[in-house]
Amino acid sequence: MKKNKILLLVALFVGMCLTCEAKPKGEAKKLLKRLTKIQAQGYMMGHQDDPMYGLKWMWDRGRSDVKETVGDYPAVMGFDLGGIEMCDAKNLDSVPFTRIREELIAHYERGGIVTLSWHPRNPLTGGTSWDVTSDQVVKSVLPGGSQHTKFCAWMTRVGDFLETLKTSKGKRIPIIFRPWHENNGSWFWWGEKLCSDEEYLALWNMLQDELNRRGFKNLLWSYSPNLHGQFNEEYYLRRYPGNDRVDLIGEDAYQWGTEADFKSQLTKDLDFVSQFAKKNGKLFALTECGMKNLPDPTWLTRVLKPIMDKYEISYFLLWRNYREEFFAPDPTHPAAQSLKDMHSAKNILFLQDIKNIK
Ligand code: BMA
Repeated sequence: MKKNKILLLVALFVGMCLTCEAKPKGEAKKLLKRLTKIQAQGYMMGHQDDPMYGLKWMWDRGRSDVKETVGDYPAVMGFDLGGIEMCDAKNLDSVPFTRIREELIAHYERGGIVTLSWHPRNPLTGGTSWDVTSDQVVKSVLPGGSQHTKFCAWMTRVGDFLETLKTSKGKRIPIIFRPWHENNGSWFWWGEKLCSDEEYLALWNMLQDELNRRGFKNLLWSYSPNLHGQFNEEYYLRRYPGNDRVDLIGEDAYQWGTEADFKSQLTKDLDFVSQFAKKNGKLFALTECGMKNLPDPTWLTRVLKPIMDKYEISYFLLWRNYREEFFAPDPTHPAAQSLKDMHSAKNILFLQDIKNIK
């Protein structure tokens, strides 16, 4: 009897720990609450590398194509860690990590939301994230694999950089962290055809467990497959890391093909994702999106906005404005008016709309 009681207590304790593990804590918990409050007001506009470069400028401090177009910063800014694993001074898009730190902190301190993605090199071949010449890469970084030790050092470097993302008062900044994205495509070494479901999940867990072990309580984990058009629960769950490991459901969605295909695929996906998110108590966002170079200047308001308006979406993040490949207009681009119209829309939130929602 006594022994049974002890066993029961142990089981209860373990159960409690597991349940605690499932919920974000500290800064991440506060950010999740904040995102939920913001979502009740509408959805946020976001932009990758917004303060780093634009259609006609590079590296000038204080500039932003979005701000110069609509008079306000995006609510969400995204940055990428690709290259931190190699101890590079600049990321894969030539942005110095010191500058990423500076802008990320500045955006948080002005009341904005920040998100980080990671396009690491290929640890087995030495190529880029897009080197898919081997389907053994994920396997090689898992425990027992030939690149495991190297990959542990890579994870340490990610953690070391994350540790430096603090306010002037030394408080860790809450961040939406979005690793191993677009995993249903096969263009990254962690993609669908490049590893098994079990290997993908082991990769996700290994990074998450390592950062949890280091005590990061400021990360909300975003799981972001790519535009698909045919999601169903059975398929989606295969690589879904689990409710205890995912805080935000994301989707990356670009219009590369026809408008009709994009609209139909995105609508089908958001029908699925919005239901899935609701059922599992999660927020969801378009964690990357856009139409390259906006050849149709009305695309943002005519194609993207009406779809997003139908769902309780948290934010959308337009990808970076690099000279030959940009996703947001600047004031001189014909699509400037559509971004202004988004800014005027009551349900689309920019920095000024969210900075006081705490
Ligand atoms: C891709 C492109 C690349 C870039 C990468 C990471 O979508 O924009 O040029 O290197 O994202 O930012």
